Amino acid sequence: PQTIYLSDYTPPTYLVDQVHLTFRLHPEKTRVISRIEFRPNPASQSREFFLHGEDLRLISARIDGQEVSPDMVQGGLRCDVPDAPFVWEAEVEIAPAQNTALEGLYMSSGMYCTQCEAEGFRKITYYPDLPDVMATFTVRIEGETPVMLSNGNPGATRASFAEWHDPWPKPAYLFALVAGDLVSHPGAFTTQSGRQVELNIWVRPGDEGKCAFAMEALKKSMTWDEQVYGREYDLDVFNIVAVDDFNMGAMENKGLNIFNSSCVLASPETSTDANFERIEAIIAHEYFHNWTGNRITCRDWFQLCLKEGLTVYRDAQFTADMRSAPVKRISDVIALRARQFREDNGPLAHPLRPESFVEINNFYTATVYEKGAEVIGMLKRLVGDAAYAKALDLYFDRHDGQACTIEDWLAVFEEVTGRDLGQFKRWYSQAGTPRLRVSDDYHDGTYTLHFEQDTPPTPGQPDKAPQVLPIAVGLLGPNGDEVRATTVLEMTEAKQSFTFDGLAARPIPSILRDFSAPVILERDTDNAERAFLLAHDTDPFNKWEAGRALAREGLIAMILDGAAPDAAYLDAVQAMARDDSLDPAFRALALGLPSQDDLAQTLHDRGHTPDPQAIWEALETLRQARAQHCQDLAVRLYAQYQVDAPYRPDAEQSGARALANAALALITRTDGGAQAQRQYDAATNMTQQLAALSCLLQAGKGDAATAQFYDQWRDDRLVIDKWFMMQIINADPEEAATVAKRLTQHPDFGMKNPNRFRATLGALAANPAGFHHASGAGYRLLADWLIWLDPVNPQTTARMCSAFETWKRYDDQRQTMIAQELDRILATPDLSRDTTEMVSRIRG
Ligand code: DPP
Ligand code: ZN
Repeated sequence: PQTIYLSDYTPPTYLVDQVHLTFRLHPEKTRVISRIEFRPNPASQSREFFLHGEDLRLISARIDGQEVSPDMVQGGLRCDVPDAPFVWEAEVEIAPAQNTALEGLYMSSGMYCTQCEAEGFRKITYYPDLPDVMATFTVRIEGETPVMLSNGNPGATRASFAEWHDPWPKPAYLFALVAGDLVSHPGAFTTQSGRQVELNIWVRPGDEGKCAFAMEALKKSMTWDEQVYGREYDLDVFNIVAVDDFNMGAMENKGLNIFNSSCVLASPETSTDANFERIEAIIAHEYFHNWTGNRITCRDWFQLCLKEGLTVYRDAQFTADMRSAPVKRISDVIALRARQFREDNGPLAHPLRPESFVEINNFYTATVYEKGAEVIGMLKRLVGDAAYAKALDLYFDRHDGQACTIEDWLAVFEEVTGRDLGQFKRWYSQAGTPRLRVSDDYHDGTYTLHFEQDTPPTPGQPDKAPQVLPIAVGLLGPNGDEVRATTVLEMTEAKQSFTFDGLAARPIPSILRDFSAPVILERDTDNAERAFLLAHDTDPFNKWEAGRALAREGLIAMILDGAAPDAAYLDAVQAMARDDSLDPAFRALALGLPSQDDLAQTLHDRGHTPDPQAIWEALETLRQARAQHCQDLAVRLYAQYQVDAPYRPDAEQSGARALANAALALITRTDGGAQAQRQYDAATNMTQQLAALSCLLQAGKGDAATAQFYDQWRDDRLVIDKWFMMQIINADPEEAATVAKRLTQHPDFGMKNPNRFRATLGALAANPAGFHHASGAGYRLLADWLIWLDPVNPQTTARMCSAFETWKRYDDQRQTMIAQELDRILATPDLSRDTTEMVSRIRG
């Protein structure tokens, strides 16, 4: 396969002013008739005319009305064209019902839908399928289905056709079409300048009752973007459609967002509090793309983080405003470490702005999204809120309607602040997670923090230069009072020291407050200091972090030295959990333990070979000890945080349920599951039902509930996904691969639905001790299924290969087994470009 390089970027040779598309829908032979107005791009030297096209049957092509016979070449066609504006017309045939890759136009549960990002439009018709070719689109859909939607505003509509016009120039990746037997949950919104916008959430009949929450989230997002970023919606309608078969979470097509049904449909009976929160965030994310992504898009796919990092940052701000900012921050850092740090410390590490790719779908990564958002957060912290707001105004003002680069983005900050962001830009070009080592000293009232930064080598990048690190620091006095409020130290050198004067005693530092930079902080300290910070730190993130470090160090000692559970941790966590002045959601998070994967990475970083089974056993032992240590408290918390009021998925109720369910997990370890069974039997919402099921499964008492759950929910696909996942995630490591294999033989398992596939094989990878079981059964099962899925859906296959990305951490036997599986996948005939690239990078 061919590698594409950022350095090879050239402007498009021809630009497009207007596109007119007619679709004659048919499951096996849809006709797509295009009329495209091209003109030579003055910014391009070349006059070569190439249109992308894949899996298309060309029926006819014309230039300015004259029939032409283009050269059909790999990935598209070439044609001689005038060195002047001209009209291209083509008719092609495609087969949406055969499209299982879920890119381009395909069918899902009887409806037609599209996914064009990144390069799906070329499977619909011949086109310059590049993000910097922006055009206005008019679409006519001819078919029999009751509802036929495309981007923009509706035009004429009859029983047999619908017309749509999108006045905003856009790249083809934002094109969308949906047609089917759909019903709408309607809504309305008036923008700040008085535009009346019709809102719809379109779903299959029967799902109407699960749209109200997403509709409210949409309205809140629209209001928030006006208030916080001054961004207003710009069309008369905003449509959202729920689709069962979808590779991603959702897609921000202009005026017609398409959502994986799991990211939009919600009801208290079928969705957990976590599902509700995620839906609210994704609705916001896709809506916010209207400005950061659509009105201002990316010049090329290497700039993907320009829209994704910024939009993730914006949706995180939104969630922080709607819910609890500290809880959102802590949850995001947990996810960042679990996904992005893992990626950044393995064979798939890549810069925020990659320099090359084979398949761009493989770069919709935690790095581009989550690290991309962290970098925006650092920039904001460095320049301050006011300058950030000014820079964003300038960005929207200057670049509206353009396809931009990271350079354009940084330039507005440089102009507004007068700063040179040359060194800051390394965040976009250097892969890897910086290690930040800190030591300190104190003499005569002066306290000094000494920092050293160092970023380990990553594939293709042996040497790293120092990066700009905003380090938020506060100081506490020995009595626990804060003696220096948070201040941001700006580190730019490899080694740098900062002093604080006028201190009466040696302070206790609280470093990297609010996780002000995405680095791994290394500091030689002791459990006494960690317990002190857990008790006294005023920064909620660092308070949580201190508890997390206590737990982690105790677990590492258990794993490496066979130590007993750490009494300091047990006392400290109990004191924290019983402190009713703290937010219950925070306490629930603080009762969480480092994941198996976290511990494996920590052990690896410290020069040990992690043993997945030993990690799992240490966690079990600690959980058991903690349950005994906190037995009375757990019973008290469980009773105290029951929610009696009617179900609401808001921060307050979800926090109470999270803490009560954390208490239930403790209780289950001492009562054998009796309380969990009572909660399961009495549950009136999915949060309660699923938490109880999870406790029962972990206690080995889940058989009856598992059978009952299936009978209750067999007709609800999204709930049955949970049923698949729960049994595998909570399986004993000895059993996990067997359980997963058995479930792949269940009549409800199928490869065509990405959600179901992830709920089964993804769940196996999310049970590390099970997946890495010494028998190798987990590796074999996953590799088998990836090989089977690849011809059906390369994109989802390639994503799931990352289950193997940590393989070099493990012992020789495991490495040998994994290498065999990776080689077996690579040797598969006709392996997709997506999977070939991923497995080759992982194999190294
Ligand atoms: N659907 C993906 C997202 O919104 C890609 N744009 O992030
Ligand atoms: Zn996005």
